[in-house]
Amino acid sequence: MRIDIISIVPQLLESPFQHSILKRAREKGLLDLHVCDLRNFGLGKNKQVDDYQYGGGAGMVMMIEPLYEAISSLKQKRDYDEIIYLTPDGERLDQKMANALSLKQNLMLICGHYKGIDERLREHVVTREISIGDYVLSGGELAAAVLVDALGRLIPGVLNDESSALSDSFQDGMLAPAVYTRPAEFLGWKVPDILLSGHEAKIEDWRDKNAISRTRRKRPDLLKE
Ligand code: 6GU
Repeated sequence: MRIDIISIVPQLLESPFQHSILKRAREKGLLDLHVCDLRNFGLGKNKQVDDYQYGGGAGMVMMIEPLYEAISSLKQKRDYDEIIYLTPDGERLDQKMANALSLKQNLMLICGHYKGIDERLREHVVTREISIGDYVLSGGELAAAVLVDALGRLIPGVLNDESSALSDSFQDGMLAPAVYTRPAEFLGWKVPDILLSGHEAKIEDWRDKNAISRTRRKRPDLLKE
């Protein structure tokens, strides 16, 4: 999968993809990530990318021309499955959406700033609008990083143990069960006996029940769905 991210703060997108699973995904050639600095498409000698909003009011708006030029230059080189605008008023990201997007070939992500981007881009160019939750971030970069992380780890071949993504929380509409590692007892706090029993069927059963009870306790809304 190739992902192009258009941003006015490319520095914000450096570290998140240079470690751990995403680093390995890139090294394996499964995730090809590129950050496009919108400033390169800015207007005039100041490389302007934002302007006052028509109708007045506080806050700048990201201009249509630099973004249109940046998007067009990328579109000339390949076809994009989706041109995604990260915005708090978009469709809320969830595991189902991440699963679907992880199967795409080429994605373009647009990070907004200030009051957002000129509405005409949303009407005519953007194909999808995604939010990562009901709160406002100061820019779309951290949201883009969250999205790339959520779907990058789902790209076939990225996780060593393929089954481990399947047992994640939310993958079956439920939270994942509790996990433990050595020692079997610490300060008198014990690991459930069943997990030490070696009895696979019983362990499976314990995990199912644990997942259901913790979902009921922490996220009853998931069970209603
Ligand atoms: Cl995608 N962008 C911004 N700026 N804030 C957000 C968001 C996105 N998702 C939740 N809050």
